[in-house]
Amino acid sequence: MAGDTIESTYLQIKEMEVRGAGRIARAAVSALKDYCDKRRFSSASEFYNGLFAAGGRLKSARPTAVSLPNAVNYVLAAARRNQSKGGSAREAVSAVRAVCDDFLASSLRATKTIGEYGAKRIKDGDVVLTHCNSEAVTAVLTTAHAMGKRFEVYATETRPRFQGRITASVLAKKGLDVSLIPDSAARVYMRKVDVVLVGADAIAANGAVINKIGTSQVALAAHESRASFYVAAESYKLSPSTMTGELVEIEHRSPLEVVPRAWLRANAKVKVKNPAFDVTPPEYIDLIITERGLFPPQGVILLMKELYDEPRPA
Ligand code: RI2
Repeated sequence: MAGDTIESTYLQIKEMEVRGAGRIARAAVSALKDYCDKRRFSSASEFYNGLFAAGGRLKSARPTAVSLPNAVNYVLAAARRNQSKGGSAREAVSAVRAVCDDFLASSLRATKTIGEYGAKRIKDGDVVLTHCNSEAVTAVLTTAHAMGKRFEVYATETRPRFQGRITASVLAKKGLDVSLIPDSAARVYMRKVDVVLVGADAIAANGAVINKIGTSQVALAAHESRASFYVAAESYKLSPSTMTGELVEIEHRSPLEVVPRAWLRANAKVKVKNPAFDVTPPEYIDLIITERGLFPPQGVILLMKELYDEPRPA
């Protein structure tokens, strides 16, 4: 195995100490960069073998957010191209390090651009509802606020891990008007909502969006009350393997995220289910906001084909 940073990053992602599809992608690539920086390699093949093993380990940390394999594959594909050209260990390390830097910078740039594109879709007086915690969504809302737009935000708590509290706290600190509501209150408040804005962990070739559990219920309520439903997501959340019909695996997490251990012991016959994500069908989505432009869900296939000319497994 490739070293401590790889293993500690793997665990941080798995245990959700590092979470959010964009953040886990950057954490994995930062760990690969650290592998380049912190070790001495006697040959290029020693470097590449360790790198490929490290990439495989990182990709296995969480199954749903395609940003993770896409980011790691971006580095590994460049490494493979480089390996085929030959060269010393030093050259190999420096080339892969540059690819890591390139991904990290472009990921941050993408979030900023999404913020700018998305902010144009928020109008003065709007009521916006968001679910979970997404950097891309935060970028849109804080950019709109910085442009002087005045609007109200509802953030759902997002059981079982309450990432909605992070969203509410971050937005309030930036001066936005934000209310935290229980997930079960989403339909009650939907009557007032103009725009629902969520992030994505993966986007399928048919435009379906895989995001935090509860998103599809929010989308249904938005559809019923004719609120716009927007998704803010970097293009590395498009899942290339769905072009050939593969499904995105939905992560099921520990029951202990839902109920305490004592309750579980006292109710041993109760099965506790904890799917971490759900699928919102394209019919309930108006727009997907990426750093490469705005797409109706049915249009993401064009972007996917442009980015992944031939289907690759995620
Ligand atoms: P950004 C998160 O997953 C949420 O589902 C969020 O909507 C999505 O990643 C995208 O987040 P988790 O890691 O990349 O909390 O926009 O399970 O930050």
